[in-house]
Amino acid sequence: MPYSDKYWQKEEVMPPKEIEELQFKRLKWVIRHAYDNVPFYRQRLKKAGVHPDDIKRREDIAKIPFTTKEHLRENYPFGLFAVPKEKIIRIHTSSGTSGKPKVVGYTRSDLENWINMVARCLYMVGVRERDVFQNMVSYTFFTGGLGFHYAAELIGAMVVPAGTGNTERQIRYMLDFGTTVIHATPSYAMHIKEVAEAMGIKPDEIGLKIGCFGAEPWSDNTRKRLEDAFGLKAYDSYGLSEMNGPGVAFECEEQNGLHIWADHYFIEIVDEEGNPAAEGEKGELVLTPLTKEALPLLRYKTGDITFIMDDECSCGRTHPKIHRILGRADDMIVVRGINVFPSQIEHVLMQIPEVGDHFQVVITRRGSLDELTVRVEVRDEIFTGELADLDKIRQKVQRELQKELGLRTNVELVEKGTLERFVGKAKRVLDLREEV
Ligand code: DLL
Repeated sequence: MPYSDKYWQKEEVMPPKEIEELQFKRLKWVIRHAYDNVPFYRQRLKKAGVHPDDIKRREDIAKIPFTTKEHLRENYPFGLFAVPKEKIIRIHTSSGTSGKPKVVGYTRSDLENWINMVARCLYMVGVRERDVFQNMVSYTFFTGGLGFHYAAELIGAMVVPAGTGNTERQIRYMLDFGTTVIHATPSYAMHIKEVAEAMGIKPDEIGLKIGCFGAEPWSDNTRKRLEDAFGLKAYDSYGLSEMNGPGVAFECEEQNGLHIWADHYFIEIVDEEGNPAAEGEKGELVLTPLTKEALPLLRYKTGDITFIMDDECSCGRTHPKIHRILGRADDMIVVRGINVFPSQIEHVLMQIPEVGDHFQVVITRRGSLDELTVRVEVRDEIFTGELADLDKIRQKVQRELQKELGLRTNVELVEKGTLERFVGKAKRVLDLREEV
């Protein structure tokens, strides 16, 4: 049962002071829980000379060493679990780019908290009992499938457990079932748009109202393209398996920053040295889940770059907001000493009208210099023109990229349909440096 017409749970509008008090109480609990039940944490805290009793004020969290993805991998599969196996009722995994997957576990209470957090997010953007919710992400190890599925059911929407792929069928189902809300990665949503058009269906005639898009970086310009094409409102959805999955932070109707649920996560932004970033400055998001029984990760370095936005929100929710993710520390490409995030490239490309919806970034090495080539699909209409016109577009894209990145890139225009399409997270960067 929702708390009110506007909010799923009463915690969403707790006075900030009360949230802080609750956070601190829970923080002490989770540090004690990790110390008592996970040998890894007991040893690390001892080595750092910290005892759970030393945490007397919020600031004392800085005494706790960070946890990294490597720690999860080194303790594969269940080494960081804090409860006996019989208390775990589900696991998920996240593979990342290298090494062993990260395995995350949930107790019954963890699942309940998680699903309520995702339900908060869906309710926040207007999902209600009357809606038909088509869930177009993977239902297996990925947390996005089941995480959203149970939350939408909890609200009482009619859930279509579509999974990924078979895009034409997905579109037919949307029409037949009267789907009003979709959940997908933004890159899959772009692909759905394209397939609908190829089927002779105008995406904005499908009847969609709300799009929940996330699990990968995307830009405001991509949002605009999706909103214009489908005639829906598109919301950014952020989460990671290590923090349950989706439902960590989500945009509200304002579409200006993502509320991050501070009663369940302790939030820090740190600089490259691990020191607190100045107020409002960007840095790496570090999270400590405050209610997780199965896998209490202390000061977990997410690798995601963002900053805390300092506005009161017109939606009335009192939880802080983070800016949409600017990039991942691991995704940063360094070319001739300049740092580039693929999301910056996307931001530039998606505001150029001649550019289609798909691109790829190829990194090569010539001698000792790295080269960045951006392969861009152009709209069909453009190909009917003269070669000279194409070259003008190429130069325009190159200029716009140079303005944003401060770096000269090679730009290659390709025909629509040339580049790979993705049903889950897109892989936009092809690094060929090792091979040359
Ligand atoms: O992607 C969980 C999720 C499912 C989020 C469905 C949203 C929707 P992982 O597979 O563990 O979990 O990947 C987590 O994906 O650390 C970010 O780098 C990236 N990521 C997730 N959401 C966003 C977003 C899920 N909205 C990793 N913007 C995170 C940018 C995102 N990056």
